[in-house]
Amino acid sequence: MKTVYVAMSADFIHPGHINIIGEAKKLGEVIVGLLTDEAIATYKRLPVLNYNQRKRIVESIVGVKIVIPQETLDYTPNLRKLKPNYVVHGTDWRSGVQQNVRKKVIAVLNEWGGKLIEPESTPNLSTDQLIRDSLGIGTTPEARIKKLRKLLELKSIVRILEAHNGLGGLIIEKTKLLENDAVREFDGMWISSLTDSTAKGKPDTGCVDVTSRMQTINDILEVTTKPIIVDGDNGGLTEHFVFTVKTLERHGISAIIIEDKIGAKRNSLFGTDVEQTQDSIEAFSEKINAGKQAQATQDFMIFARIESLILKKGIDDALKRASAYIKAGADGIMIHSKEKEPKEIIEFCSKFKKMETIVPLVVVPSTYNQMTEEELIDAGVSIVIYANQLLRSAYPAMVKTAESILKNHRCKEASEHFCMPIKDIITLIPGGK
Ligand code: SPV
Ligand code: MG
Repeated sequence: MKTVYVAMSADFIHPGHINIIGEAKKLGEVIVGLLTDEAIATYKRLPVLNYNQRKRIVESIVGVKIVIPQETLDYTPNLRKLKPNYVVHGTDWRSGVQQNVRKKVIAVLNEWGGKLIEPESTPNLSTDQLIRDSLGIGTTPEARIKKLRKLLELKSIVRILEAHNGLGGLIIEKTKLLENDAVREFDGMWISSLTDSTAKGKPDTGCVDVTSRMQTINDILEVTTKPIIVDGDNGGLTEHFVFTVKTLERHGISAIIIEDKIGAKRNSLFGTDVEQTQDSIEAFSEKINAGKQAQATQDFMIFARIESLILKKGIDDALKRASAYIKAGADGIMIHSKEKEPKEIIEFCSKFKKMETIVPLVVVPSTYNQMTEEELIDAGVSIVIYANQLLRSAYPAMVKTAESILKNHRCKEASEHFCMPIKDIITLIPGGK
């Protein structure tokens, strides 16, 4: 009996899968290489169903002999192990994201004279299209809130970018880049107090209240499906914080990060240039604990943000606080630094790794921005937040346009040099016609 290898994610089973398995069955015994959750999350997107759920479905398809895990998008390790006579895949991978994976499959099969068989793909049916359609439908608070925990479980680093309006949210939702056969995209959004207030023309001093922040959040929620982390400043009074937790949770926000400071709110990146006071370990622990007691689900997370490095209190103080905040119930720790060099962050991370209880570690590399995600992973970081880049890039572009109109007494030059075409802007958001 010949052996036939078919790889799939099988997250959205459709008749196309059944056709491929039907064709494979005609050639011999069908082995399905089912992409693991980690593989789907790393190379594609967050899977909707987990591996065991998908395995049960695929195993029950007529013609499937056995289902084994495929741990990368690359078929090579499984193919070399199994040396199948055939690999079967629809023609749709001849172009687009998977064309290099396909080339590699052909080359590896050649090593033992195996053959690639490509039945015509079922027209108008692809998982990607099904996912795009479901994006149009949107998501529910319950489904969205869980996504951050799932990402933390499956990805070596969760990549978050700041959004301060619906358009920014859409950019984060949709921007994708193909690199080494994998799709790179952002995993979720950060609702920064700095950019939310700056976009409203106000300083980052807490003068934009929770109600106004919720309006921004709602605009973003309406047009996106990815998980959201909210910058909660210091959470306010403990008796108010519990209401903020409930409000965010009800809206499907996955996490809030609160910082251990008290008194007049000043942005951390001012460091010691302005007066900033750190909260006591006891009072801040109590706030974390009250927040954890207030949430209605197991899904919502409260991250404690430690300002010891910002306030020049040293790494030992930061570690002592991390340990206390974790004991108080913090689901994660954010360590902040405004140094240009990552030395203190790296030292904190290496000592944090050795702590008794480990929770996800979050960093915001706005100043030590030379650090790559790979280096952050090595340091033990679980979430990287790019906290302000969309606003910081939009602002100079807008100023340039305004100056060009003043300079030229007309908008022709600005239109030609700095603006997207009118046709593109009116159709930028589908559904406007
Ligand atoms: C924000 O984005 O509002 C933050 C991060 O809190 S920072 O501005 O670096 O303090
Ligand atoms: Mg902030």
